Amino acid sequence: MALDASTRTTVASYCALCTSRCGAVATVEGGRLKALAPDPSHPTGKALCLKGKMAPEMVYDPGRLLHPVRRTRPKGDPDPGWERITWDEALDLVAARLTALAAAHGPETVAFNTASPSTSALSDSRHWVVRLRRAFGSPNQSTSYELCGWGRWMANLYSFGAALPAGVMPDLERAGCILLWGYNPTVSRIAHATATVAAVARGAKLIAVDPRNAGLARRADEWLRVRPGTDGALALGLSHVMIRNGWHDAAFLRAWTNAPALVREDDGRLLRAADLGLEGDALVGWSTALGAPTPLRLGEADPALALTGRVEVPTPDGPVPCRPVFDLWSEICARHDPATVEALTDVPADQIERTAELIHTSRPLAYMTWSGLEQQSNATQSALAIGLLYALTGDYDAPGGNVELPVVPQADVQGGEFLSPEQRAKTVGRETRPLGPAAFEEANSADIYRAILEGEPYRIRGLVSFGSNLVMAHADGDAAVKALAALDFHVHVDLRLNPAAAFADVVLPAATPFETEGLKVGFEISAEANGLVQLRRPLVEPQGEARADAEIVFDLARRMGLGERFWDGDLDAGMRAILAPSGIDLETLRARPEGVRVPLAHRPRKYAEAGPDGPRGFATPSRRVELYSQTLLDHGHDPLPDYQPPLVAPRHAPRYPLTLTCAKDTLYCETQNRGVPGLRRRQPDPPVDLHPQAAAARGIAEGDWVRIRTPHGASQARARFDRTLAPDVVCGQHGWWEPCEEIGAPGYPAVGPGNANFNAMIGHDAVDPLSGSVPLRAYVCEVERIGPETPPLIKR
Ligand SMILES: Nc1nc2c(c(=O)[nH]1)N[C@H]1C(S)=C(S)[C@@H](COP(=O)(O)OP(=O)(O)OC[C@H]3O[C@@H](n4cnc5c(=O)[nH]c(N)nc54)[C@H](O)[C@@H]3O)O[C@H]1N2
Ligand SMILES: Nc1nc2c(c(=O)[nH]1)N[C@H]1C(S)=C(S)[C@@H](COP(=O)(O)OP(=O)(O)OC[C@H]3O[C@@H](n4cnc5c(=O)[nH]c(N)nc54)[C@H](O)[C@@H]3O)O[C@H]1N2
Ligand code: SF4
Ligand SMILES: [Mo]
Repeated sequence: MALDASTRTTVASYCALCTSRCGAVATVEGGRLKALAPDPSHPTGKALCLKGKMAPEMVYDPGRLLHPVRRTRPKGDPDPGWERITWDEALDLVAARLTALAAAHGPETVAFNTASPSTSALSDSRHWVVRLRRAFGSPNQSTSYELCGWGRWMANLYSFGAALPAGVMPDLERAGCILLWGYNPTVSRIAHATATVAAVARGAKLIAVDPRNAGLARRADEWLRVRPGTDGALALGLSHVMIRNGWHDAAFLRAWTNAPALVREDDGRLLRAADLGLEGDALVGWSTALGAPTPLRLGEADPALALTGRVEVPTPDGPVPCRPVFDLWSEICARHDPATVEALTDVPADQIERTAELIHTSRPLAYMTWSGLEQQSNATQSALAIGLLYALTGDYDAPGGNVELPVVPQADVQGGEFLSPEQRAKTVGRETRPLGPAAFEEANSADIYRAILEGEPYRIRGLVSFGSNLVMAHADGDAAVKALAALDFHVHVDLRLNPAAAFADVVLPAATPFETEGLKVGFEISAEANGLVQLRRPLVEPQGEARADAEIVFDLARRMGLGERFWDGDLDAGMRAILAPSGIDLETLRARPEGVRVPLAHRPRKYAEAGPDGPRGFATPSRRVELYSQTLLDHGHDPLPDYQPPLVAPRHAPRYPLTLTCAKDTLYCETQNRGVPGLRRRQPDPPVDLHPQAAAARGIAEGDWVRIRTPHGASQARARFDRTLAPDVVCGQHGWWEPCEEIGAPGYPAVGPGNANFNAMIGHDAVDPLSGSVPLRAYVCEVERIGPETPPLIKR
């Protein structure tokens, strides 16, 4: 696009700042970005949030890093002594240092991380960073999966063989009932919020499970004010009411899940045909018609298959007592009757009954979960328990349920072929949590710190960061600081010098998405949206010497001798490779900034379609939804998700009587944007929400500065009253470090005295045993008054 300095143009675009990727129209005048406005013709363009509207302030932000810099003083020195260097110097230095580390110690000793694509424009380039990592030979990637992706993407891979609910999205357009569980799209994904509002307007029912009455919870037919961290019990309670009333889809359960499969009481394993002396490893059910065991056949919903009861199964080794999976699961649910669950979760028993009935009567059910459930010491169990509740509805991939959306075919360019299985197996954390994120090449931050500081299981010496903020977005900032300071070499690519970049050897300036091209194949929220392929055009020239992350990856690859795996540094060739299966060419997309629409329609219940060997089924070992997971059992975990209370709770720590959780802010993405005047003006201070009763008991007035203390640390914030919270629940906000000098708003140290870093108060000591998920959403604290005046703070 020609950037004519004198004219005013509007360009079809989209905002890439967060997971919503809102369709937008940009106004450019005299080569400057003037405005971003919603584009109602775009499937995600009904509205923009304030961050999107502040795009020009972000592009022309004086706090941006505009040139490559190298440190000249030791790590940990308050002044890194940044020295400006050229791109050639910077990239050659980075390439040389990384290559040397790989040669001397092995490529696994260099970890890669990126900002989450849900909270940044890394969605444009994360696949290229992953390709670079694999071409380089490292199995260690950190994308905050233990805090953000585990519950939505990975936990249900063990039961459904699919990334439910994030990859098997709620079909909001056709849902009869929408369940938002620990998810507040009004703040976090505007396109989902507008679609939910439209669904409610056409009559869909809405249920919200959230400790706060925030966002769409205010419009919900049922708002369940759950005690933080007790969601798993609530899921079991709702399941119990559904099972007790016969509101479950028994045909789906018999045909497509392992509900009818018999479990041996002697060893807890699933009974197999071979146990009966028959051939094969088919699961076995009990036929009440035959009064005998019978191998299960996928897709057959024989009503005679027992779902309940206990049977003595004759085998060549003698009778084996067995029970169907459904019976075992029902028993766990029955232990979680509404009265018991009320005591655990604070959700009234009659509301649990009502909500289960609402789910049943207003099906199909579409659900979405996110942060509220991810950041928990029982994250796996909660995610699985909600998945199992969902299985009861039989709405998986049904119109109006959670659907595997049709996609425009595209090539996977993440370079899986470059990494050998032996190298993959070296992801740190795999030795302690073999089923956790490390099984998917994602290294938890705590495992990276351990590898850096203790050399366990081997020493990590290098770090390549495209965005991200390990010091503040993850728990235990002190550990992050120690680990980052101990690295041999660290390169960080960012828009600004954030508290993690402060420890880097080299920092490279990234361009904003408004200055770069971005290819998006599918906008995810519906079949129609998924059919849109758009190449976001650069709206203006990058400020200073900033460059697109993707260009940096390609350039670096070439300099590290990996050019062959990167189309000799030709990014266009890489994008063409992605697009090849779609039949859409890059030139067409460049000429049509509004994108190309491929008509797509959802094919329901694809699991029932014929495959080479009977029905396709699910991508699990048994091709059934594995309510009972032999894989989890084999690794010493509960095969069915029983409820475990949060590992850190006030009853463990009497000096900390309040339960601490947190939530994101509509104005800010994670640890970003506090330097944007148009945003900071609206929320200048780090807030903490508490019930007026809790405040009164501590002599705290609204607007007072308070100190929040936990067994792990302390942090400061400004009291805000929220009457919708339980009186003993406190909700903070992470991400406060950056000053906004234009409006005189201060910055805060990332760690130590005077910090406003929520995550400095959370430890890595009590985490989810399966995934390592950290309880940022269910911890304990006490809050004490500092006073009305802003405490002494430091300036940048
Ligand atoms: N404006 C904005 N948008 C964003 C982001 C951002 O930082 N700012 N970040 C992006 C990213 S990376 C992500 S992961 C998504 C996340 O998007 P969301 O998951 O919607 O994020 P939150 O608002 O933090 O959390 C959702 C809700 O969980 C509730 N909650 C807290 N504790 C619990 C609990 O124990 N149980 C239950 N059931 N609920 C609980 C909170 O009160 C909150 O309303 O948003 C993306 N979009
Ligand atoms: N207490 C608490 N902690 C949380 C959460 C929470 O809800 N509560 N949420 C967690 C979640 S869900 C997530 S995903 C993580 C997120 O953690 P991170 O992914 O580390 O996100 P940020 O902290 O926002 O750091 C993003 C950094 O990337 C830079 N950046 C932004 N855009 C770009 C870009 O296009 N290119 C480059 N190179 N850099 C860019 C920003 O300037 C910023 O410095 O935080 C987690 N931490
Ligand atoms: S919700 Fe806001 S920040 Fe996210 S893509 Fe839309 S306009 Fe951009
Ligand atoms: Mo996230």
